[in-house]
Amino acid sequence: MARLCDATLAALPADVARPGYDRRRASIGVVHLGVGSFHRAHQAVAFDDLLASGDPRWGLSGASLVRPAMRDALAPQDGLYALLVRDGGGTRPRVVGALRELLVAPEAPGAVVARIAAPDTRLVTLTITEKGYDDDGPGGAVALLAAGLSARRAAGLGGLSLLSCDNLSRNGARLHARLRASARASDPALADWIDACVACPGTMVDRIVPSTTDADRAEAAARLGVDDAWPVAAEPFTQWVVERRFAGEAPPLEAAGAQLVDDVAPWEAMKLRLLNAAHSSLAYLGASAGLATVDAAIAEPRLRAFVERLWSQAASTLPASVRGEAPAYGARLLGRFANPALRHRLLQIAMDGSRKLPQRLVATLLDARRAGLPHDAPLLAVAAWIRFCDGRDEAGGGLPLDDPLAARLRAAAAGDAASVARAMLAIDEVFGDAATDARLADDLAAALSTLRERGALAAAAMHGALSSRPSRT
Ligand code: CS2
Repeated sequence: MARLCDATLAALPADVARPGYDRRRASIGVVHLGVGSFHRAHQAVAFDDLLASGDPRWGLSGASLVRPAMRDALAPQDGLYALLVRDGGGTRPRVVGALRELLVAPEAPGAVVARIAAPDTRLVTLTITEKGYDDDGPGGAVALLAAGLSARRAAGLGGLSLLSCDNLSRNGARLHARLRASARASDPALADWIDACVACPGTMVDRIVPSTTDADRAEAAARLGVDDAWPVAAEPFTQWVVERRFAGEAPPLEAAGAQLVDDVAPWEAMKLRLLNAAHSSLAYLGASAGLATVDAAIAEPRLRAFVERLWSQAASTLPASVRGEAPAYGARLLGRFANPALRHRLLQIAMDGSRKLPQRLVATLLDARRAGLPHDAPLLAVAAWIRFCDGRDEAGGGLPLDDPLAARLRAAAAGDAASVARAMLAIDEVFGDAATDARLADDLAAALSTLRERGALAAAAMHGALSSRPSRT
C-alpha cells in the first residue's frame, strides 16, 4: 500500500478531511518541543486550523527530545498524519498538515537551537510531560530554549512567547523559573534579557488522547487507503485556555479555537483536580481490580459513585470563580470518560504517578484537611496509588511501575500499612510538607489497610466511612 504523503493527499477518499491550504506556502512560525501524540491531536490541530483560515505563518517544526521514532515515522510522510476522532458514532478521519519539519534533538541539537533562533519563529510550545521540568541538563528542553534564546539575543531578534502545555499547576511560571535559573548560571545578562523579552503564559490544555495502537494504524489504512506509520486517535472534545500575556504581537490563538484569559489558575485547578484527579483515581483503583480501560472503570457503579464523591470533595477546594461550574464540568466528564470508542488504557494514565499525584490529588487532600472539609475520596485515591506501587493487582498479577522514582516507591510500598504510609509520606517530591500533618500517616494507613483487606471496589463504595475526620494540624 502507498504511504500517506503530499503526493497521495489528493487521492484520499472524500470523507477524509485534509489541509484546505497550500502546505508549500506555510512558513514555520512555531517550534514544538516534545512532538508526541498529545501535541499532534491538540496544538498541531489548532495551528492547522489557523493555516486553513488563510494565515500562512503558523507551520510547525516538531522536535523530539529523546527518540527519533516520530521523525522516522513522519518524515517519509512529509509530516502528514491522520487524526482519528472517535466516539460512539464512529471515527472521523482528518489529515493534519501543520507539521512542516521534524527534528531530533539528541542527533542534531544545533538544528533545534537554530529553529528557535530563526527570525520567523514566533512561538515555542512544549509538551515534555511532568517530569520534563525536572531535567535542565544538556539536551533537555530548558537547555535548548536557553541556547535558542541566547542566539536570538545575539542576532538582535525579539524575544518569544513560550507555552508550556503540560498538566502542571503554574506551568508557565515553572518553565520561566527553570529557564531563568539555567540562564543565570551561565550568562546573567541572558537572564535579564529573558525577563525583559520572553513571556511564559500559563495554559490549560485538554483532550483525551490514548496512545496509538496497531488497531489504530489498521483503521487509518482502511479509511485513508494509504499507510500511516503513526496516526493518532482522540476524543472529539478539545480545549485550550491561554493567559493573555505574550512577548510582542499576540498570536491569533482565538482564531485557532483557544480561549484567552487573564489568569489561567482557576481553569487549571478545575481540570487537574476534577479530570486528571479522576483519571488517576480510576487508574489505580481500576487497575488493582483488574480493569483495563477508563470506559470500563467508569461503567463500574462503585467507581462511578466514588468519582462523583471525589468531584464534590475536590470542588470545595477550587477557587470560588469556578466552583459553581464543577457539577456541569463533572457531568460532561462522565460522558467523555464513557466514550466507548477510545479504549483509553488505565496503565497509560498510571505512569509517572509520583509526578502527577501532587497537583491532581495531594493538593486537594491537603487543602481539604486544612480547611476541615470532607476528604475521604482523595485520601483513598492516594492510598490506591500507594497500593499500586507494590506492583500486584488483587488477583496477584503484575502491575508495571513506570515512574522516575520507581525504585524508591517500590521499596517504600512494601511492609505493614503503618510503616508504608510513613515511608511514602517521607517522599518529599510527592507530599512536600505534608509530614507536618501529624494524623495523615494514620489516616493513610487506615485507607491502605481497607484497600488491602477489602479490595479497591469495596473500599471505593464505603462512603465516607474511611477517614473524613477534619484535621486542622
Ligand atoms: C491523563 C491525561 O495520562 C494521563 O495522566 O490523565 O493525559 C489526560 O487524558 C489529559 O490531561 C486530558 O486532557
